Amino acid sequence: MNPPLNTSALSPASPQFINRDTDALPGQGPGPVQELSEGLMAVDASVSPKYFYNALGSRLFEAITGLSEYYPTRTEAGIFETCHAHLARALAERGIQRPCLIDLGAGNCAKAMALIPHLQPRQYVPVDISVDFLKDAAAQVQSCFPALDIVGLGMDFSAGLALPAAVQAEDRVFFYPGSSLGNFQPAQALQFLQHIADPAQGHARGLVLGIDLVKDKATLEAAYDDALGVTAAFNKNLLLNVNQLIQSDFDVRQWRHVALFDAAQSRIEMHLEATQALSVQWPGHTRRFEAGERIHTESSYKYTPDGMTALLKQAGFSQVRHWSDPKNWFAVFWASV
Ligand code: AVI
Repeated sequence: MNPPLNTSALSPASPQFINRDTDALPGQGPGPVQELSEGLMAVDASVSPKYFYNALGSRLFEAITGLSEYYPTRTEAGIFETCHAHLARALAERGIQRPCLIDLGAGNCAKAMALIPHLQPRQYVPVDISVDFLKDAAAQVQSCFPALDIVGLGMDFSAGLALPAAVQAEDRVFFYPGSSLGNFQPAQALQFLQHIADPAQGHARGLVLGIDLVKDKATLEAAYDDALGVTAAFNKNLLLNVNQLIQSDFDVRQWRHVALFDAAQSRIEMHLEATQALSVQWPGHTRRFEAGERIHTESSYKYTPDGMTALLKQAGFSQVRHWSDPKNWFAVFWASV
């Protein structure tokens, strides 16, 4: 008779998962209720773009990345295909052999999956605010790389980058693709980069960063207002997420998606515009919006290669290199500490 099959030897280990709910963590800023209420009650109402990413928002964003108008994802992937080997060599030159790859805003982890065979990390740490989405994605990475040590982290890293002890302190390489840094105001972006570059804080050896570059207004605006209306749905879904978080009564049918490039500030702005006069209520608050009044939901800053190199140096990185695509639409940076 055959011995019983050892199924545990065939199935990959499950990734470790740590959920760091930032709500009311001391020293990490206000929780969602306070933050959202303050933003919505302001004269120029705003909601942080991090509230796009509930489970549906993460799926809508994934759909955006496949749209013909949304060039950043495929352009960045093309750059990585040609610069993987250069990147691996740049790490090796700094004596980094088996890094701990910390994937900020990992989402579906697709970008890291393409990078892992080239960088051969000892540990992979996907970090995202969208916990359930990340759990599934981390499990998929594990099934592709069964021997890889994976520590998934559910946390809002925009509030701070204190990482738990389960994250290897040695040879940390932060991976921040997709131009998500562009969703910070430049001063905040600098602060965030300083935090990563400060050896006492992030224990980083370097940063792999994807950044969208300045280009013509028509290409930029089409990328943020696609013909199918997926970006509009992504923007409006933020109101559904807010409804759930603060028990507000936003009706998405009363709002319209707006995306505009502000060349002076070098940023795409996304707004939700009230199509009629209306009131929104949530416990302890009522906010009236006139027809045409807007909620600013996202800024997506576009940089020049020189501008980003200067920002990385100002943040404290010692060496900065970058690779781009033939149209110079997007750039991947390697910045070492
Ligand atoms: C995640 N982030 C870099 C995207 C961007 O392009 O700013 C979010 C996005 N907003 C609309 N479309 C995509």
